[in-house]
Amino acid sequence: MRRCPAPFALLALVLLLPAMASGSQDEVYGRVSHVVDGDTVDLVVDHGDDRVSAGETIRIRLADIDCPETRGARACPEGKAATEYARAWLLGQYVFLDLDDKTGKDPYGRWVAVCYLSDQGRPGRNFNKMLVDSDNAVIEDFKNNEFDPGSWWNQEWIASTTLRLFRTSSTVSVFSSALGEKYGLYGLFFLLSV
Ligand SMILES: [Ca+2]
Ligand SMILES: [Ca+2]
Repeated sequence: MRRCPAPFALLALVLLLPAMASGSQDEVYGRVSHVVDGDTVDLVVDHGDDRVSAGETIRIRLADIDCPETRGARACPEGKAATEYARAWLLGQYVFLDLDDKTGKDPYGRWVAVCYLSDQGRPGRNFNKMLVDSDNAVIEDFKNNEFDPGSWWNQEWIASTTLRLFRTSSTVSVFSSALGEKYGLYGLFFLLSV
């Protein structure tokens, strides 16, 4: 059976995996202007799709998670800690949002969304997941939105694997160029048949 040459297989994976991991993480980009509590923030829109307007302030309810309460009969110190965690990471920061495409806003008029920290101008860490990983929230998977929190941990694996493959692919590419320069086409044929 004919084998797919290793560099081409790597290249195919490098091209495929980001598409699997990305989803729609950049539907809205803006600055967090106020942290209400651990799972609710206000964001001033910089730009986004046609559901929002530049300069508009929208209230966001982070999707499929629940932080301890800060008000009312169920208020507790953990609620305050979750608020402080969100404030430390988000207040004044530019972030990306994946707005819910299924229902959009909750009954309180808040956009349901997954929030991604900005990593060099691109969507980076999933903040909803960070709240869970840091024990500041628990998963509460509402079925009336587009999100599946069970996939967040897979997405992280895919993203890190993509990065590793990209680095490996770059190394192979540099190696093949060097080999090609030194040994000409024979070197390249040898590498592609590995
Ligand atoms: Ca969306
Ligand atoms: Ca859900």
